[in-house]
Amino acid sequence: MDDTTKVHVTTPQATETATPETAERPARRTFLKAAGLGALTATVGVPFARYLPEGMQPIGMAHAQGEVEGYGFKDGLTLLNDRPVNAETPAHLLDDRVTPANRLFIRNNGGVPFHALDGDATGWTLTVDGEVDTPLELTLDALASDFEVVTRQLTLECGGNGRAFFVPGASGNQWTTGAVGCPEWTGVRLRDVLNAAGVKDSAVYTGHYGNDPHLSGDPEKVAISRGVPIAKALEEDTLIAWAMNGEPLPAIHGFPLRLVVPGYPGSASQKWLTRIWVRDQVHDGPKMGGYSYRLPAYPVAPGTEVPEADMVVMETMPVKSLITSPATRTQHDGLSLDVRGHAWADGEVAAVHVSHDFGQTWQEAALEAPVNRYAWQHFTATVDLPQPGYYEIWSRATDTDGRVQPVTTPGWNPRGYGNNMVHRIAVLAG
Ligand SMILES: Nc1nc2c(c(=O)[nH]1)N[C@H]1C(S)=C(S)[C@@H](COP(=O)(O)O)O[C@H]1N2
Ligand SMILES: [Mo]
Repeated sequence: MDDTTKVHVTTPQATETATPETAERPARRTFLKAAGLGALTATVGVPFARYLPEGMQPIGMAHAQGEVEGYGFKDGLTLLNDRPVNAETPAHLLDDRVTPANRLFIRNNGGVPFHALDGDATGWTLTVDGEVDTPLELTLDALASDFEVVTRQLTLECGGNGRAFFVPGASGNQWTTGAVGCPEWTGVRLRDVLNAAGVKDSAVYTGHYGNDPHLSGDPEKVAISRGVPIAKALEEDTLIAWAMNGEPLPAIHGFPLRLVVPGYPGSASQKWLTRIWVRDQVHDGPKMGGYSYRLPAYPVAPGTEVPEADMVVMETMPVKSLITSPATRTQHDGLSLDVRGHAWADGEVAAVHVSHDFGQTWQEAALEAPVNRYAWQHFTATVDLPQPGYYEIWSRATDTDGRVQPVTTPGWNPRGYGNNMVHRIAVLAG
């Protein structure tokens, strides 16, 4: 069904040949043909599609790609916005154990820098300053040669993933379930770099900067600059990465350098990273304050206008799971259904359960250990359906602290963050 939304375009992706003296600059622009209404035909003929639970719209519906840059290599993603570019991945396209580049969601607050589209990292440096003994300015070569290089599979999820299911709705990209992925990242530990600079006792927080242009075009304005508590920055799984799945970072995912801060909202994982400012207070860059990536300090009734002063920074991400096979709206022969997917948490997932009867009964799925801390974990279950008919399959993860995914949207909040309700797919069996 995703064939019609597939785009096959050569991307101006960075390659190791992009060394400025030798390489020709790749073409700046990659134009796509609009997938357009053709995508809609993919959903016609599914008899029960219109009776899906609210929010489970067929993929392709929101697809309206125009002429765009930098994401032509994406395969079957749903475009939520093209200025800035935001696109999510249908659950069944996240079936890979390691998320390939062409299936990783895109979340941009501003534009994509031209140097990235050109695959040009000439003169790139990372500045580390603020509450450190010795401010550093590191070239990419220095990063790779002066610090231990590590490769980790780390889950990246947008804080707003699941926003579309809140009632009343929240403004922002209407992510359903697909603003998550788990590629393999290569880089160095942020901790090692911070320790090389010498973190002062006064350090409280980091402040991250990239060079993506603000949508206003005003060069003085910063699209987004978030940070994390210094303890999180010093965790061994928080990386400064230059490669994803063994390739240089794709332009749209931060070429040539980005942070990967697993367990925290994706917004902490600054792309096109140029500077880490160690702060003696909670960072106050754009999108740290107000309602951005913030939650009410106390439970509020849906729709409440929460005073800004009562909003607190969202830190860890909640436990969650995703069924990646079968695809929702599948027609299945027979009554024995193989279900599989991934689960993740800020830490580790202890169990995944699946239900075929709207949560009245649950069966435990087989769950694998993560390949490393903060990698998503794979689960499988064979569900024996009692008779032919319409079913929803639900998945529910439990983390090692005993926290369980709720069956309905948890804690309404003004911007719709942190929705970790169970994942549901629809299946017609027999
Ligand atoms: N420089 C920069 N970094 C950024 C962003 C951005 O807009 N600019 N978006 C953040 C948000 S909100 C998320 S969820 C992740 C998304 O990463 P991805 O686009 O590689 O999937 O990047 C984060 N890093
Ligand atoms: Mo995000």
